[in-house]
Amino acid sequence: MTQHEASAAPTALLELARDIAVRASEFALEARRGGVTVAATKSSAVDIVTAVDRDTETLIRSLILEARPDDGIVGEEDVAHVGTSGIDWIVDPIDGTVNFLYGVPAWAISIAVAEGAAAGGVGGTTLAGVVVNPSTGEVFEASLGGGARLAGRQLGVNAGVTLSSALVGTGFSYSSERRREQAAVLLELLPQIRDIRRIGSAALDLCALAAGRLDAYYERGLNAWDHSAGALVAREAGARVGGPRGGRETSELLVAAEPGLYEQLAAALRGAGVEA
Ligand code: LIP
Repeated sequence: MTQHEASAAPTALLELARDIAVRASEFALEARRGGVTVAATKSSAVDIVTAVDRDTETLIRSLILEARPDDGIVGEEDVAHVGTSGIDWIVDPIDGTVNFLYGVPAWAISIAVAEGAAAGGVGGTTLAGVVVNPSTGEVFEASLGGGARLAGRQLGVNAGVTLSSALVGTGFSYSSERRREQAAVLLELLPQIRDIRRIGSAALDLCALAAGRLDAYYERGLNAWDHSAGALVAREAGARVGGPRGGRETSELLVAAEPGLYEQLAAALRGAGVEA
């Protein structure tokens, strides 16, 4: 293996991603202590971005390019940086921004590393992923084929859960009209499951699934930076992760669960009009 190949190995990329995510977590926590204000709104009046989102992504980008100057970067808060190495970093500096603004301890630094990704960070193969919850200090991580871990402990999804006993995570859009549609789906689904949890961060939802704190998760309207790292953690913990009509996850739909439960949840979502 050449030095270049070794540096692009999933485990090497994971070590670098973990170091960067932990440093970004410390930065964001310290910045939060200085107070948080809304810097701008994006797709709607409730789709907010804070200066800490932007500053944390700037820090993450600088650390990535310092270590791997030829890589590309796709992040939520800045324009894409096109690389030449075929390796792209998919970054959400603060996933769960509304929780961050309100001080709800459920927001995350999410960093994925992929090869062969297209514009927007979609369609590639995720080699490594790290999700840090700065409020709890939890560092969820996974490398392709290397398993998923939290604090050195191997993670595994809950097995043998039927839909009627399933604790299911989901989330809702910043668009009022899409939330109306999502509420209609929930109206159909809720009587068929144990209960719903709306954590407010897709990255933490997917890690909760990997850790057995949820049995399943689905959401519509996510971006690659919301789910890329968490989806690898969930897959490496034994979850099936998919999207519309049984294919790959997309911005249209992401469904994740232990494979047996996945089929039951997908059928229930189809019954509610979702093309799962
Ligand atoms: C959030 C997602 C969450 C979704 C929220 C929001 P953000 O990402 O992680 O799952 O329900 O509406 O999109 O905007 O905090 O990075």
